[in-house]
Amino acid sequence: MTEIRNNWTLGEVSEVYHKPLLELVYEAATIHRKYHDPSAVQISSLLSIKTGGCKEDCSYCPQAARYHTDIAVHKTMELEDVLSKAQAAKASGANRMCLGAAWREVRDNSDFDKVLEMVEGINDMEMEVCCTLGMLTQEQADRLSKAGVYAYNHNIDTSEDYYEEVISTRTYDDRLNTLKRVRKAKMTICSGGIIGMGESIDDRLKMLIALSNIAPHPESVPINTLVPVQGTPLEDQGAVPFEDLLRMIATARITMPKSMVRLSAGRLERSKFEQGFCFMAGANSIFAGDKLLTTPNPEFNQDLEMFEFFGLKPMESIHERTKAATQIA
Ligand code: SAM
Ligand code: DTB
Ligand code: SF4
Repeated sequence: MTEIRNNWTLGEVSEVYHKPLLELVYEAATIHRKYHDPSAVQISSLLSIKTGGCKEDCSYCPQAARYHTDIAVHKTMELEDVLSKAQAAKASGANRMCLGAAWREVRDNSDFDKVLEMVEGINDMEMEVCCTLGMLTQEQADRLSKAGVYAYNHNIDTSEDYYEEVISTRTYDDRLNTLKRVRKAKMTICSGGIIGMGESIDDRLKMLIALSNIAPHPESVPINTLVPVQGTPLEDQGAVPFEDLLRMIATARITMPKSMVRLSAGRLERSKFEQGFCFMAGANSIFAGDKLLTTPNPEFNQDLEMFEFFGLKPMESIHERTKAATQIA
């Protein structure tokens, strides 16, 4: 078995990343097959339960109040509406639901109580629940875990060195501290970042090193390509070459062999064959449904057709995996 490491150096990761392309993809695909069923890809549906008006200054984000984007601000959704969206996502083939809120941090108020009810309701539908709500105290992390949150998404976004270029209203350590609380509360960690914000290749690799320094590795690692949104400071960033995305996915797979590597924002710009290449190189999770949080994403049906074309199948949820394990025992 390939060694699981928490001590990758920049020199080593850079050597991996810069291998001849097919050599890199072959190595990543080989590791992928040792730890995962290569035909199973997780389908997660995203829902923005509270949109816009956020006080942070994340320069990529259309939901930051200080930027003039055309995102309409919406207060926290009602429980019934969220449950019916989850039901519809399940009917379309998703078995994991990720609830996102444009909050800097969770506050102990009635909105948080409502989120806990959403989590319980979605769990009752036997869907795996993920939340991304901003920074957490330990008590809040414990309450989310108790309500049934399986994964908490909290991205480190880029390298520690480049972080200040992107966000000034919180620190890298703030992010890492929330991740520690998530682990302590026994939720799984979903943490990754964004490529295409003007960072160097070394910044991207340092981000992978920071993630692989977390022991055990984050269970899920989303690799987003920047979706440049008009009105944000990053609106004019150019497109990321596909080769960069493919190398990033493969390097994430090699450095974090057991993690789910998620081909996240930016799929609309990639062809079916490009996405297939990413699944070959170790990606095994996507966000599906025609909207991410506020920006467009491929339709469910389009993704299901792509799955059929490549012989892929939706991965089972934690509920299904647990049931199967109980039956065997
Ligand atoms: N407010 C919470 C937070 O920041 O953790 C949760 C929601 S936030 C929108 C979730 C993640 O979406 C961010 O950490 C960032 O990685 C990603 N994201 C936001 N805007 C994006 C964009 N324009 N392109 C790609 N990814 C983006
Ligand atoms: C993640 O890493 N990517 C998702 C999810 N976690 C929450 C969000 C992508 C957001 C893209 C911009 C938008 O739709 O607002
Ligand atoms: Fe707010 Fe999250 Fe957007 Fe940053 S990424 S502005 S914290 S919603």
